[in-house]
Amino acid sequence: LEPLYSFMVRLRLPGGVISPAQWQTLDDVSSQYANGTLRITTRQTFQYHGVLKENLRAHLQTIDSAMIDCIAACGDVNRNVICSANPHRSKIHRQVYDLSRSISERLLPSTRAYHEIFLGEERVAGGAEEREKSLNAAAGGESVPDPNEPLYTRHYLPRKFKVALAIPPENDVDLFAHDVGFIAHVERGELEGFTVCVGGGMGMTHGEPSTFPRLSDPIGFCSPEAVPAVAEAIMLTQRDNGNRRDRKQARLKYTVESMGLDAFKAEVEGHLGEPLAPAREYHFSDNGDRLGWVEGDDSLWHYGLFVQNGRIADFDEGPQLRSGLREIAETHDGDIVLTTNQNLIVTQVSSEKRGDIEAILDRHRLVADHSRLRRNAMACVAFPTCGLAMAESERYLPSLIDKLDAVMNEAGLADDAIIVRMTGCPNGCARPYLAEIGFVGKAPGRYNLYLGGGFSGERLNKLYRENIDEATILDVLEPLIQRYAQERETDEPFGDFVIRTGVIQETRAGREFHDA
Ligand code: SRM
Ligand code: SF4
Repeated sequence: LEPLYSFMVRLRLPGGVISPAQWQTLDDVSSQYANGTLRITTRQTFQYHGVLKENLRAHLQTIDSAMIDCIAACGDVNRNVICSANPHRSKIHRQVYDLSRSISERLLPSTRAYHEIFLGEERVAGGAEEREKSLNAAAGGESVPDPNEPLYTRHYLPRKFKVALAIPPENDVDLFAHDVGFIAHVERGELEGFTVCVGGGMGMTHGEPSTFPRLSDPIGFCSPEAVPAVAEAIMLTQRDNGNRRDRKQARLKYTVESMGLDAFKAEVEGHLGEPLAPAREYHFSDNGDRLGWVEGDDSLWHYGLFVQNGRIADFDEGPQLRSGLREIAETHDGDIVLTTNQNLIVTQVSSEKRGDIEAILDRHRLVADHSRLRRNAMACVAFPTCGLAMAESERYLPSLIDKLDAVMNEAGLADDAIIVRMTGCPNGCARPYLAEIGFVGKAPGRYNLYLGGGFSGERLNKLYRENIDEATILDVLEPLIQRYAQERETDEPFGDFVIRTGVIQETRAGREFHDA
């Protein structure tokens, strides 16, 4: 008898766009083959949990029938490409979304393994012996060319590879947290091109200062047409120079640190066959989502819906998110777009139809009067499904926010936003090192507390207290939040305040993240 294996399934969904028909299929799948919930991830896609091995094929085949796949959603490959949410909001948003799809397509592995294993495509025979030989040859080493896998070669990338595109002033994607970032430049309503950034990443290991989160650096500017080729050139540079001997040093951020930015850039330009233009100035205002109604440039409306920690379910006492969104998908003719802050947007609603959507939202209690603190907070999945979790996150943050809300109310800050993020371990899946207040799990009920991240996702935070429990968290934060209420300058975000007043030192570069 085989153990009862259960899997997590993650979709590839560049830009997070889902049609109403696709939504219905994805929703069906969650009850047929998973645990009855859908989980919006911090990379703008869905995860399913609790997929039993015997259901895995049927699950993926049903998803395939909706023209969605899971290829390269995990592994040492280019992951789900994320971009500023909602292609229907403006012409520029559409162009940037199209580019995210182009990058995703261009950087797909060529292997048909997914189709063969899960979708029943006939297997092309051969290569096993040769593959074994080259596996041994490359046990500690370089990438080995493979005619069937020209981009990735025989052994794929040293580590996962992530690309994001942002449209300033909104930095909803946390542009600098990814291996590659493209910052859109718009002149007189036209997309001129992108500032290209390399070397971001969040993951680190407790107690190992050679591992650290890092923000990406600009290396140049390219035209919109060049974006997929630039992404590929950066990926090839990482493929050939990334550390394949030590997985903890294998991400592109460490390649940039060890090669130096100039040498890395030179190699990218070598692949491109021409130099990049100089990087341009940009300005970001914040890294949150636009919740509520937003009008697009074609006069259609888009409703940004807060989904606590991205979990779509029918909650006993709370919102009936699955049922409500199902009803929207059955009646609505626009798309539903996932965001990188774990929320979603019901898009392309005419003025006349706004009332219909609002009625569904109300009937299923999907809109509550949440504080700005809660609406800006994010938690990773952690327990019970994540095998790497050291502490609770998704299941715990809501109750901690209740308590922090009380502290904010007491301080007269009920209408203010402070970016709070939590993860159950230092891998950083909810990008906690960019939060103004970051919690990173150390052990059950215990967290490291980080302070001083930037409000627009442009500054890392720093360790303030180690291994503390909830009582200590509240003891530490209550006086700080009260002081912030009394002493802050006009419009000064909490992260800036704690640095200006000397509570915590500014982190200027990833490699200085652990410096006291
Ligand atoms: Fe993550 C591993 C969940 C975004 C850094 N991440 C995992 C795994 C698969 C655990 C594992 O390897 O066994 C988690 C599955 C938990 C579960 O039960 O579902 C997991 N990561 C998630 C998600 C679902 C968090 C969420 O609450 O939304 C996000 C899925 C993204 C997606 O759709 O592709 C998620 N992970 C991130 C991000 C944020 C981002 O990409 O913008 C990061 C930090 C950015 C970065 O990559 O540097 C992130 N996840 C990691 C790492 C550390 C990587 C590193 O460089 O050190 C791991 C562990 C690993 O790769 O070894 C990891
Ligand atoms: Fe799991 Fe850690 Fe990622 Fe949270 S941050 S989902 S605990 S790997």
